[in-house]
Amino acid sequence: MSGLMTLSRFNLQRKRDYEGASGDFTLLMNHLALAMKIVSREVARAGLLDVLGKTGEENVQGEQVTKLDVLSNEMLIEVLNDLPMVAAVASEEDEQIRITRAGRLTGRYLVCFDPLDGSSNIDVNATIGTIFSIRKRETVGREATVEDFCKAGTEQIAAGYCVYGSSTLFAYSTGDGVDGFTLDPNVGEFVLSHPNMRIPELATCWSANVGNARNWLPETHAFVQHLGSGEGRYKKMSLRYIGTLVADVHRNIIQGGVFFYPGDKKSPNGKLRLLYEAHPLAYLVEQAGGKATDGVRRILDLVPNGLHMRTPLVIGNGPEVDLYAELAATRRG
Ligand code: P6P
Repeated sequence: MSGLMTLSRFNLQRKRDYEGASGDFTLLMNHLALAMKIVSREVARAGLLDVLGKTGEENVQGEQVTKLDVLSNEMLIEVLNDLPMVAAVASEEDEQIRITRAGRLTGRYLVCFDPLDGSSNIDVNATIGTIFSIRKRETVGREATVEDFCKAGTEQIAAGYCVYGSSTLFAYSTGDGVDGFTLDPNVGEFVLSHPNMRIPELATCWSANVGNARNWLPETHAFVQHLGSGEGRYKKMSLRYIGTLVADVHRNIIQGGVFFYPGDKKSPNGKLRLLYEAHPLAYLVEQAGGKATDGVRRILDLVPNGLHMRTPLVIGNGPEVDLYAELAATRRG
């Protein structure tokens, strides 16, 4: 057991690193990990139970809601509801924020999450995931408001994700690099498997829904031309697209790559949401040595105008993200 660096022991060690830390954050992270272990169990057995398929309802995004979406959302909210340090949560699945039971007045933390990203992949057994972001609110003694959540991504104090794939991997950062933990189902613990995750120097793939190419802007077409040129950095480039944002981004952190879901002629603001998708993943990719832009500005500098604001997203190796931004600037003139 002594060699087993579990998430809990890792968090405890980190708390020790921050003299005088209250332990609140460690408790919050451990509860988030608990919720993801439960989601992982439900995802693994969804095919056996009646949790596949749609509930027939639509979420705030106007997307068909699958039962696992609902279950994951309720699971995360239930776990966070009883934590005195959490004041409120914002979820991709809910139009409004939810004020928590235990921390509604005195809680310092605000948690945003996409409970089950990639839900369109549930029925085909492709990798899906959970994305979360943690902020600290400036004032306590009152209930949190939407405005408390709508701050720049640079104000996040932590972010992470859990991918439910061939194994379940939990990765997070508190601003001191990214560490990955793989769930050992026999022990029921996340065990340190990817210490200090760093995006490789070279991108090996690009990830985009080429089905949207007819709507792409000139800079996106020019970008793909560069990536496919076979020259310089692009001697060996493949196209890899899972269709689950967090899975595509995770692969690109491990293998090197750039993901883009840009603004186009049909959807100028793209499809992905800023607060609980782009902000946390941009935080993590920057911590792993990469970059993230909306094509004009650094994602972490963007301030949401609402919980569900969409943003164009280009994220991964720094040189490729910079190249996209240069091409976009050239087109704007
Ligand atoms: P498209 C999943 O529904 C999601 O929100 C992201 O996880 C993913 O990157 C994107 O949509 C895929 O969208 O239009 O390619 O199916």
